[in-house]
Formats: sequence, C-alpha cells, structure tokens
Amino acid sequence: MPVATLLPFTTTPNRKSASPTSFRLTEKFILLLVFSAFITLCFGAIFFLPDSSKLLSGVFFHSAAVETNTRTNPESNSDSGSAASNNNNNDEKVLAKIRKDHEKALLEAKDTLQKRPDEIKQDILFDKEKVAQEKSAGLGGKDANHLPMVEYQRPPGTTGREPVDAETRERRAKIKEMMKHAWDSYRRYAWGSNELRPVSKQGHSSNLFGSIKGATIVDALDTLYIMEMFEEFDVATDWVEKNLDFNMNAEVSVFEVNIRFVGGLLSAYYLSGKEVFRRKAVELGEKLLPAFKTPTGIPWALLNLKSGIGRNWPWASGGSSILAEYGTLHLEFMHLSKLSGNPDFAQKVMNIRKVLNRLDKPQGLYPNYLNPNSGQWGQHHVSVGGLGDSFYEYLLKAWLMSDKTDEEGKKLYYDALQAIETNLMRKSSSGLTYIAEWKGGLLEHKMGHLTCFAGGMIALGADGAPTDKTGHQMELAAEIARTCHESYARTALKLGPEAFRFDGGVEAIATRQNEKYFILRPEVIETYMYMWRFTHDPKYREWGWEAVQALEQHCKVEGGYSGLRDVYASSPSHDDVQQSFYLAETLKYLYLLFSDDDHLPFEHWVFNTEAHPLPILRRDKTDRPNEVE
Ligand code: DMJ
Repeated sequence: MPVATLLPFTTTPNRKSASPTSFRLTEKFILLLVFSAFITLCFGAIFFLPDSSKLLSGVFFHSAAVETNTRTNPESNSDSGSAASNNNNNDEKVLAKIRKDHEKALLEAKDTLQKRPDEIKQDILFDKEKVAQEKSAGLGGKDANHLPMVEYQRPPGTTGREPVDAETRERRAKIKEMMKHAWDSYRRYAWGSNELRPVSKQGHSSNLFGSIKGATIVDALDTLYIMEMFEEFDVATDWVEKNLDFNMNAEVSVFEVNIRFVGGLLSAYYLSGKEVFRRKAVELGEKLLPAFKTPTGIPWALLNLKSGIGRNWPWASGGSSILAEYGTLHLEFMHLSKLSGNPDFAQKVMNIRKVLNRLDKPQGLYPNYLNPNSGQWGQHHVSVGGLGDSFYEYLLKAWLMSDKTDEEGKKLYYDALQAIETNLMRKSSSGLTYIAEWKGGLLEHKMGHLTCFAGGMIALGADGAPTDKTGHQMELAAEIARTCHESYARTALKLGPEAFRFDGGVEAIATRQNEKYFILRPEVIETYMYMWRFTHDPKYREWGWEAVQALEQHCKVEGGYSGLRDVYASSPSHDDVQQSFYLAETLKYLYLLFSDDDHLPFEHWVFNTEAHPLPILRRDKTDRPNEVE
C-alpha cells in the first residue's frame, strides 16, 4: 500500500464545511473579537518594533512563496540568493500580505455573523451529516472515497519558461491564443456538453461517452494548466467537482472513456495536486472494471456503467474486441493502482499481456481482432493506424513509464516494430516511406492520418533499441515524418486527409472521397514534436507552423475551430465539430513544439495516447502499484 502520509494538497470538499459548526452566534462574536485583537497586535509589532519584519520574513515570506509555487510555476522558484538581495521588497510584500489576510479574516467573520440563524442551522446540519456519513463508512486513514492517503509530489516541468528567441516566443503565444479561442468558444456555446459545434454554436454529443458529460472540459484540463491558463483551469476544476458524474444507465466506449476521462483526470491530478481529480479518476476506473468480466479477461469494447454489462461493437469481426482498445488501458490502469492502492487495475492489464503471449502471431504481427470468449484472433487484419495504433504505443510507453523495469513490455515493442518494418513498411517509387495495412497477408498501400503518430513513437523508442539499430530507427522516424508532411503539402488547404494512398500512380494523396476529410487530428503534429525534441532540426518547427497557419486560415471560425470535409477543395467546407482532442492533443503538441525541452521533459513524463502526461513510476517501491501476482 502507498505510504500513509498527510497530503500537502487537499481540496475543500464543500465550502459549507469551512465554518465552525458547534459554536453559537455569541461565541462566534467573541472569537472574532479575540482574533481581531491578535491581528492588531501583529500589526503593532511590525510597525513599532525595530526590524521585526526581518524576523517575520523568514516565516511569512517563506510560506507565501511556497503557496505561489504550488499553484503557478513550480520551476520558476527564485533561488535563495536573489531572495536575500530583495529583502526590502520582501518586507513590503510581508506587510501587504498581512494587511490582506487581516482584511480577509474580517470579511469572512463579518460574512458569518451576517448569516441568518436558519442558514447557520443549515451549515451545522450539513457538517453533522458529513461526520455521521464518514463514521458509518468506518474511515480510518482513508478519505471519504476510501482512498489511501498518498504523498503528492509534483514532477518536474509542469510549466515552462518563455523561449529565448523572439520568433519562437511569438509562435508559442499564438498557440496559446488559439487555445483561448477554442476554450472560450466551448465555454460560451457548449459548456457542459461533450464537444462544441463551432459553426452552429451549440453543444455536440457523441455516443462514445454514453451520457457522461464534459469531455472537452476533462480533455482540456492539462493543456490549460501547462499553458498557465489558471483562471480557466479553476473554472474547469469547479465544473468537475460539481458536475462530473458517472452514475448513469448508459453504455460507453471503455477505450475512449479511459484515454480521455481517466487519462485527463490523472494528468490534472499530477499537474495540480488537487485531490478531486484523483478521486474522480479512481471512481471512474472502478466503474470500468466490470468490462473485464469475460472468459479470457480481454475487456469488452462497450460497457453499461450502471449494470456493468459489456459487449463488443456489432461490426467487429465475429464479436471481437479491438487491439487498439483493449491494448490502450495499460498506462492509466497502472496509475490507478498506484493512486488507489487497489492492485486490481494493474492485474487486469497485465492479464491482457498473458493472453497475448499465449497466441501465435502471424509473421510476428498482431491482428486487430481478438475474441474475448475464445481467446482466438478474429480476421487477420493488421494496422498501425486505426484499430491497432496505440497498442504498439502502449508497449513502448509501459516500459518507459515503469522507469525501464518492464522488460516484457520492451521486448514486445521492439519485436512488434521489427515485424512491422519487415511486413508493412514500404517505399514509394519517389522514395517516400509509408506503413501499409495488412489484410490476411495482402498489403493495402494506404496510410491513415492516425498512422502518422508512428514517426513520434519510433523516435521515442530509438534510444532504447539495440545500439546498432538506434540510428536506423531515427531515420525511419524522420522518413515517416516527411511522408506525413507530404500528405499535408499535397492538398489544397495544406492540412492532411484522413487516409492517403500509394497506388494507382499517386503518392501520399487521398483518392477516395470518404478519405479526404480532416477532423483536427493531432498525429502529424505529435510526430513533429517528438522529432523536434530529438533532433532540433528547425524544419519540424517550420512544418508545425505551416499547420498553424492552415488551421487559422481554414478551420478557425467565429465560434471555435472546425474540421473540414475535403482538404483538396479550393475553399473549406466545415464539418461543424470541434473535437475534444483538438484541445487535448493538437494544441498541446503544437505548444510543446515551440517550448523548451524541459517543459514536460521525457525523463519524467510519458504522454498517454490522448496526450495526457503521466509521470514515470520510479523504481522506488513507494511509487509502484502493489505487486501483481
Ligand atoms: C485520439 O483520441 C487519440 O489520439 C487516439 O489514440 C486516436 N485518435 C484520436 C485523435 O486522432
């Protein structure tokens, strides 16, 4: 179990509970007088005792600094040397703070005294009820949600510095402005809905989330935080606290809810330290556990959150579960075990590995379909894009997130990558490297926009590959980045199609009408961001900037950002959806592309497949989920 320590960050569960409950009005008044007298004495000491402020500065200034530090920029903590040289300044700050605290205390007391007797009664009743509930739940050393106390330590790099060179600084600021437009529009026209319809200026619900609400809010939390949009972050936090609800009789996609909601809540917790996010993440994680009730333990794709009954997509080969869905739970579930003290989460995802290990892989490849009842593959379709993609990503990231202790994850990843390179990677006649799809042994020379994430993944893994392969894997990653850039450059609107082909005399171009759309997806920019971090080749920032200009020109509308129906058309036709991943991923990766490397550094963070950063679980035992049997 995680160490039982007091949390430095706790959210006030309910403001009402902040007022003392068992005092009567007259007693409160006496307390107020005593308190005011004490504050006045402190004031007197500061003004009349020589140099007393210096004495106080050690106490008050220090705590003020800690307070700011926990909320805004933990890395920009000025060193003690400069703090000493600013002593005069500090003294003034101390005085200002004491004055402010005094006024605040008076106002709060006044507010309490002005409460009507029935309001005070209400407060008391509320607190009594809360205490009774906690008693009956038999909580000892656990909070109201049965969670063990865990020590929160903010990992490094949660916010970044201004880039030194002016152009990068301006570009980064521009992306923050884009985030503001996307967020403000959502807030104005679709607050509480899952997504925004930016053209018709209304909410948009996707049935991927059943009747869970607020996908954009939860998906955007960490982006707001890392861009230091703290007012917006606080509003979003408040919404989560009061409105995010999982108690409904509705069917959800286990994968989508996991990567966006569980992932978003976990990141928000690790960035901010706010307990509400840990509580909600664990609560939702527990709701997803019944999805694993299948003969093999391979989870269902769809789950009714109330009944716990699961099933698979009706279109999936012979009732199969999907590789990219059941294979993209690992990172979040390992963290859920760590934060809840419940080993079930980790056991469930480790069992998926066991099932896969027992199966033969055709040519070393993983088919997209697996029957959760029989434990046998469905159709032999293989893809590094839709239906397969993030399974491979999570093998590599499981190893990285385990502080490189998950040797099994590592081996599975590099073996799979070898099979992909041998069987699916091809070069076009003009020399563009692409990753094709495999259907029962036959290649379909098509690459999805989704597959473009692979450039970033391969770059991220290159360093851990056997020494003789590191350089080769970096080359492959760079070639995929180039191909995906070409898929953008060869369109009229300079944004990439959903899928592009390398047959019938074309290269990196969509030939089917139903593959020409662009829905604000992140994968190409994600790859630019990884390539920039590993190579610092300026072309990746230039390519990212080209995408920014195209987004501004063709996707931006008065009410937010919209996807496009056809990137080859001479003028944009909007699909009227601002996807939640546009805020979670596309804008976040763009922002990081124009940030310094120590903002969410790879030595400390891995990104889940929805770009939600999760800290590396250190080898140190206190940072690990309970041992998995
Ligand atoms: C996101 O929800 C995730 O990146 C997922 O892994 C794949 N598709 C979308 C974005 O395109």
